[in-house]
Amino acid sequence: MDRTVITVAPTGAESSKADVPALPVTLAELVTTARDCAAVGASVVHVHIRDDEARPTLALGRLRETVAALRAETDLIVQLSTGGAVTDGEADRLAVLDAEPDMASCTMGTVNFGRDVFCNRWDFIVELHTRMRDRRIVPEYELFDLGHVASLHRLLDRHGLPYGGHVHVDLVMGVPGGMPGTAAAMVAAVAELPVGATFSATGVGRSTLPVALAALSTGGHLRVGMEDSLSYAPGRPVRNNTELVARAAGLARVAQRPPMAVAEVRALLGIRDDSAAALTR
Ligand code: KMH
Ligand code: ZN
Repeated sequence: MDRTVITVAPTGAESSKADVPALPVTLAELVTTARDCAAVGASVVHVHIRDDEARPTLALGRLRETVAALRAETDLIVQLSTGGAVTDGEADRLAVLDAEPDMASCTMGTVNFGRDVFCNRWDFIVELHTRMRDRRIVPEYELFDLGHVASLHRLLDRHGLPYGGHVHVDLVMGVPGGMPGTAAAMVAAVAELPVGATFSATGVGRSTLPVALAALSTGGHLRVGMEDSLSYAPGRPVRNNTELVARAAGLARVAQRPPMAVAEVRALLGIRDDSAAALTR
């Protein structure tokens, strides 16, 4: 693996605009952010959207409009979150797929999430996985804990490979309640991944840099963004998503694994051709 896939997760569902004014919450802010992040090395955008009051929403019309705008204004691979906020119900989370993104997240189990619980029942996971394959959407399996790796094996053994035939996961590390954001935890998780799977890693909060460095040294890819980190350094808040992507791209270059071009990422992950073709329409 001589290049690095950089995913930006610019918004998330947990931070409020009032607390974090730099958070992109409108469609215009999201598109500008995506364009700026693409310019410094991002190839995938992991998207949570907000309503007119900047609250997390899974409104389908707004999701469709977001996918269309990101496709029109950037060449990024558009990955919608099916995780949403911890308060979102299963029906709304499944309906995210009706917005026809290139990719969508698929979390591989329930996890404590700070004082909340991020609930992902087995039957719900199977439904997400199956619907994504039917709709030719490439999943990114989100693993918050080591047990989620075992669930991924069970899913693939019982229900087959995802659309595109390639398995890509994101290790979400350092969530209070999930696996810690340490090199030791990463090595343990990576050792158990399915043969041929690729992985990116995200270190929440203070684990951002240790996780990024460990991912680069174990052949992994990077996810960064204000969904996961609001602090650039001790006492220095993140100014915008672009600086997080630029720093990740810099680390990748130092590791002699510079950012991978979007076309190459599309081929690696098995993204359907017609979504790329839609860019040129
Ligand atoms: N907001 C978290 C509860 C995902 O995007 O799929 C879930 C999350 C995972 O962010
Ligand atoms: Zn997310």
